[in-house]
Amino acid sequence: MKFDVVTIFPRMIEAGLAEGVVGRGVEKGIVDVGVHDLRTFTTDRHRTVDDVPYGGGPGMVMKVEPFVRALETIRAERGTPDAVVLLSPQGRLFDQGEARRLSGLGHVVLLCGRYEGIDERVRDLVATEELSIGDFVVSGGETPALIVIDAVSRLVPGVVGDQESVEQDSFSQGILDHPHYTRPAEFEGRKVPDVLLSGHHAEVRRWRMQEALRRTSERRPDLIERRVKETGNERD
Ligand code: 4FV
Repeated sequence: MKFDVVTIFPRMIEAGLAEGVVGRGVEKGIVDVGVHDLRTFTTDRHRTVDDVPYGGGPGMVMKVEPFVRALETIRAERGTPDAVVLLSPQGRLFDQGEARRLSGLGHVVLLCGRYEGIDERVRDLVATEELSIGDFVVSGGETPALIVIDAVSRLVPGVVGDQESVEQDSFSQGILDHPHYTRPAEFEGRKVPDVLLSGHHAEVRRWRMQEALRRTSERRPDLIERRVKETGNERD
């Protein structure tokens, strides 16, 4: 899986890729992440990437030209990407389904914004799609980009040691995960459920599905409705 990230804070991305599962995926060469400093693609001696908004108003807007040049260079050096994703609150909501879709692509470019926003012509001329990590505002697209790289990389075979654990992840079946316990069997008077100590694998599986469905219906009934709709459609 190949990613290219365009950002004015390349060290934020490098730091976010240095540890853990994704870090190992990069070390193993399964995940290949190119990080590109947007200022490299400016032409003025102040390496300007932003400017005042037409029509007035607070803050600054990111200029279109550096993003266009960045993509030209990425295409020339890394090949034509399968998707160019702009991270912004105006995008389609990123979820496990989107992560699965992107993990099926070979090469994804991620565009990170800062300031008030990005010149609209980046959407028209550079991005092929727009994704949001949620209905809240963060100070830049770098953290959203790292979230996308992490969620997608986990779905690439070989990145997560035990593929089974990926299949059992929350949302992999569209519902929340079941409770997890480990030693000690009792802590401050709180016991681990007996079924988990029973060794009866079928009963353990049944308890875990029951708990996952109970939690989901209590905390995220919207996921149950979506699952019913999806499986309903499957049956038709
Ligand atoms: C965001 C989100 C997000 C908006 C202005 C960066 C900020 C600033 N990106 N999902 N939510 N971006 O809040 O993706 O440039």
